[in-house]
Amino acid sequence: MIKSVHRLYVPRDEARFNALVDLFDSLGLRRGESWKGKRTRGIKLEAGEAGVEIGMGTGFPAADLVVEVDSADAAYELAGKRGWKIAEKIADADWGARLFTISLPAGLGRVCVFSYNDKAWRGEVAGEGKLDARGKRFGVVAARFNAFISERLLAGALDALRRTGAEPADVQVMRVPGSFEIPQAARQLAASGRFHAIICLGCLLRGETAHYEVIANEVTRGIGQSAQETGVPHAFGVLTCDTLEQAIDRAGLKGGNQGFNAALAAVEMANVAASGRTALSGKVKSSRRARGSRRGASKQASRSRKRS
Ligand code: DLZ
Repeated sequence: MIKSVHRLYVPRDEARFNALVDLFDSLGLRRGESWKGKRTRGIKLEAGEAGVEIGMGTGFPAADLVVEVDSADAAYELAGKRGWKIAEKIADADWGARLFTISLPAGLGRVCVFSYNDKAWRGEVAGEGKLDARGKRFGVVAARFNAFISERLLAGALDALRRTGAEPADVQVMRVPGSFEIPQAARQLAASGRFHAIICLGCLLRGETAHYEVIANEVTRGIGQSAQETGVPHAFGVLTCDTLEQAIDRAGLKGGNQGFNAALAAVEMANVAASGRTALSGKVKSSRRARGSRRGASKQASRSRKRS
């Protein structure tokens, strides 16, 4: 399982090292792990979303690294203030973006910085949640039963929260005896009003659990009910497996890590809830405006009818 993808830069001296760190810092990458040894030192600067992109055809930016920001124009202004070497000035691209290119110090290549003009270009709809946990608080409920599995789910969930930008202080873990107790604890955390989303983690094994179906259904129903009644998103990271082997596969081996996936769902839903609130409050306002203007229009119509 790939854990991360990094573009490595090795500048020759301290000044260039610091210049590069400053550049990527300023663009908004988040400080990750750093180290200082006898022969080397390094720092990781991370993005919420990173990976490899494979393209075909023409019109791609000529750069070794592509960084998407909220506003390319704001980044361009910053580039001017910081004295970064601009290789290509900011311009519109025919794929719906604004972009410019920087030449890195010491011939370390070029970085393209862009933002999309129109979010709809990517099929984004109002209310879709971003995988950005910055500024959000998460409650995690983890069952101790089958700890061998559930601790792996917890490690996966915490890893996903860290990678998407959550601060350690904004993540609270509550342990409960078994999966049966998850809904009650989740409800308690959700009702406290302190969390943007709750992540529920546990492992039910059919082979070892009496009334497996009943318990699995109850846990699922209880978590769903807590989400609906509190309005706080709950992510479901409770494995329901026939065998231990299946659970192992879903807790970090072949099938990925369902704790990691549940945390990503929680981050996304925390943002859906936030943007949904904004979108809905906009709708109320605009429909009020619309009602107001319709009323205005009908008043005007009746005035003109009276005049005629
Ligand atoms: C009792 C029990 C059993 C048999 N199996 C599981 C399981 O596979 N996974 C799990 O999370 N919990 C199990 N439990 C514990 C119950 O969830 C619960 O904690 C106890 O029945 C106490 O209420």
